[in-house]
Amino acid sequence: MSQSPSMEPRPGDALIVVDVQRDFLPGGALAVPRGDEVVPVLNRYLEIFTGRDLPVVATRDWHPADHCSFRERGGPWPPHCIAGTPGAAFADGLALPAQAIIVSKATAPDKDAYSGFQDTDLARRLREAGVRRVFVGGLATDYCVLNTVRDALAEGFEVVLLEDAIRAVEVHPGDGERAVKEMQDAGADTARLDAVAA
Ligand code: VGL
Ligand code: ZN
Repeated sequence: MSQSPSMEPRPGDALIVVDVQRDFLPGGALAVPRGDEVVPVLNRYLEIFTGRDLPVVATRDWHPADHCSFRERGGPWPPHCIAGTPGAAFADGLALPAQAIIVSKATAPDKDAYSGFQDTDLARRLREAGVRRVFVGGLATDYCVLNTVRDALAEGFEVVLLEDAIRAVEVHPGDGERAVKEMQDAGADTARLDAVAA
């Protein structure tokens, strides 16, 4: 077994928890297979970042009831994460700190947004907090994690993809693996708890 190099978070780093919402967990309106498994792992990452006083961001899909991504409007998805409903709430047991920066996205009826950076002030808020590198985990690997990582890189942030804290929708089998490869090819590093907690 090769030893993973240390990826200990340091000043200039932030954690981004992508869309860990009830509707994306088993039993939810747009369930990601085994999506619930990211919660305890993300809680460990949350402990590490908050223990070091590093910024934590939680993005959330926050759609109006008539959102264009919903099937009734010709979109690909069942209605999910409707703003203010129980399904849009963060997953039970996700231990977000009180100071977490909450970023709501895809809030306009006629536009979808898979990235936490799209039409939000996330990049500005990270820069204002002195962030240069973001550690990203959450749901789903092949949609909102992928697009958030792409945009983070395009905005000039370094990215560490938390491989043990992501799960994929897999509309097409292999989508998750392809998304991870694409993020790595675009310049993201990958890490697991053993390296980050080291
Ligand atoms: C997402 C599908 C539709 C996600 C959001 O958070 O990955 N996927 N809306
Ligand atoms: Zn959505």
